[in-house]
Amino acid sequence: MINKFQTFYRHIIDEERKIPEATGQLSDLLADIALACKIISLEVNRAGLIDILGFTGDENVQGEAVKKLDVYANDILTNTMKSGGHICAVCSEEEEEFIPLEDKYILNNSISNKYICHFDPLDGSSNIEANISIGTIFSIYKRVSQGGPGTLGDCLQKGIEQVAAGYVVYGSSTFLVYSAGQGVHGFTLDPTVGEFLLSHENIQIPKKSKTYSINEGNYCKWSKGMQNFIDYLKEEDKDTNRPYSSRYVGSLVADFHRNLLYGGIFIYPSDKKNKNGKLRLMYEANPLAYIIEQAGGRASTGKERILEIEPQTLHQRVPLFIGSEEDVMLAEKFLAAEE
Ligand code: AHM
Ligand code: MG
Repeated sequence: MINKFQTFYRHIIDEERKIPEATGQLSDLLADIALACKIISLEVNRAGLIDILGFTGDENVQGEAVKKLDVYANDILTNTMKSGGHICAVCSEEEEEFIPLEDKYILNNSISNKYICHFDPLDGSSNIEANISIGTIFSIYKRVSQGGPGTLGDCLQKGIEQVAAGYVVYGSSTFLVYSAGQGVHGFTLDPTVGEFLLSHENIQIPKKSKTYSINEGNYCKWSKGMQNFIDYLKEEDKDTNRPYSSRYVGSLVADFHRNLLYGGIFIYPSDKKNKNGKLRLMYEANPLAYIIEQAGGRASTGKERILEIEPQTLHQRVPLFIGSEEDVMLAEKFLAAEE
């Protein structure tokens, strides 16, 4: 039970004050993202009322149909960050290339645009029409180049270099989760005052769970080790708390969020058709891996730690095993046994 009334901005400022060399820019950048997400939340809530649903007719770089709300969310996030002046490049799941940005002003004798932001503006967007939770995922890195607009090298850093990451779920309430390396904290949007208020401080995921989340319709395409793992979770055995329950919304942010709070393992593995699974390293896997590790969980490809993957391209895909530590380790054991 939280007994202090704290807004998101107050919380991030307090956290940044603990770091002597901090300039406050990361707090401002996070506040820009929160503002953009509040605007997206409003639009998501009104999606059934205004003529915004449906396809634009375009395809995104992944070859998937783009919905109007995705475009809207993408534009709001990009424009908010452009005007904030703290980043030298934005990388969006909806854009083929990264967008380099000029320095806007000099702050304390140093450049202001020292961060990079990657985001998936509206994850799970195929669920919009069905009123199922969708979300925004974001990830922040420090630039490695020395000034001017950001470069591809700035954008392609390992997940372990993230300085902050988070997501917003647009669900029964709008909920923001973030970490800047000092634990994972959750804020619920109070729509009457328009503020994200601290509701979940220092979230820790249970070490072992009773829930798995996977698109089991793909069973016939999985490797033997993967099939054996899911078969194992479904067997009855009181001592190991089996069978597990299955929970799959088909909206990564929603599935991840439930598992973060209650415990669980989310899996999008490689299969016969998709050698690297479906999810994107930079926009989905890395930010959620950062959060889960901060919350005491684990994230891997089934073989290696997500955060240590050297990215090759902005849109590369990666198999994802993420959630309660012991469950992810067990999955890794099953995959190792098939080799
Ligand atoms: P999106 O970013 O285009 O919305 O796609 C990612 C989504 C995830 O939210 C979800 O976990 C996954 O795709 C569901 O895929 P599938 O329908 O194959 O189970
Ligand atoms: Mg997505």
